Amino acid sequence: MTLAAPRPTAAAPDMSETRTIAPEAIRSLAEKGHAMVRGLASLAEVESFRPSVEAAVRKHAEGVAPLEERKTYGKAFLQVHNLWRFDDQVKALVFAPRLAKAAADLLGVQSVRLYHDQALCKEPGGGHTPWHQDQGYWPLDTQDTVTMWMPLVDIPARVGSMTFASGSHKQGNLGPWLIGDESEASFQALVEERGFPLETYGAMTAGDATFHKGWTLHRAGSNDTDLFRLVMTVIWYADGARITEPGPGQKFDHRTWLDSRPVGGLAVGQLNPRLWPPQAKS
Ligand SMILES: O=C(O)CCC(=O)C(=O)O
Repeated sequence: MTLAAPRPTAAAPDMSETRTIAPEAIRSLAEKGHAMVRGLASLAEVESFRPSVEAAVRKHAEGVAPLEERKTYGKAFLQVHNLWRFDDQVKALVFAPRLAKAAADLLGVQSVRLYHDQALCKEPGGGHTPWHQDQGYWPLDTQDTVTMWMPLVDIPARVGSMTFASGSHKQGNLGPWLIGDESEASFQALVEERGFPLETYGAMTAGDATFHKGWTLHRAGSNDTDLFRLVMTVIWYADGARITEPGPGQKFDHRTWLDSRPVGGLAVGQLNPRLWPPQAKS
């Protein structure tokens, strides 16, 4: 694959300065299940951590079959998880008080913890991302969950940001389908049947961010351009959430992101630091 060549990484940016989140964005997340925050990271900040994310995606791609041999999920994106554990540059982004406070403010909670981060790169010729609900994977007892989706490159409308089924989060778990052909067909039928309005934010500039709630139905279109649609995502949940009995599609998450901690206990493991308010450094 050809992503931009590796460059020497700059010093990790200081993203402790917080932003005021517009009341319309807070309302939009609550009412529609999604919101846009333009310019949450500056271009200089994005450029400081983009080489690390690109390098992780490039390394991951070495072990992945050619696009045409993959199934629908594999064609949607190259996916690398929890980059913060291996790269201080990315950690500065994922742990940034600015982002975690934005998540807390949007959710209307005092305090949030990290669930996990992931880089999602839709390659040139990459397929659509099927309809799905993120929270179907998460054995957590709270509805106060949110995913940030931040492109690290400018995305033209032709590639697009995600499409959201507005209001779908209010109906909770809409079906058992994990991301794939069945989720695309079944959720598409459900979207039509229930008449959820579909909304997308179209083109995005690197450093803009959309936020969507854990139960918001969403999808993304395919990529028929030469662009590597490189996106960084971070998922947070309200502090105080407890671990629920993992269902069949949640065992990987329980093991991997929640460290197999006890069902019924607080989700407060080593991989789930409280990111807002920031914890005092020891
Ligand atoms: O990047 C994509 O195509 C889909 C991302 C997504 O579904 C998510 O971040 O929840």
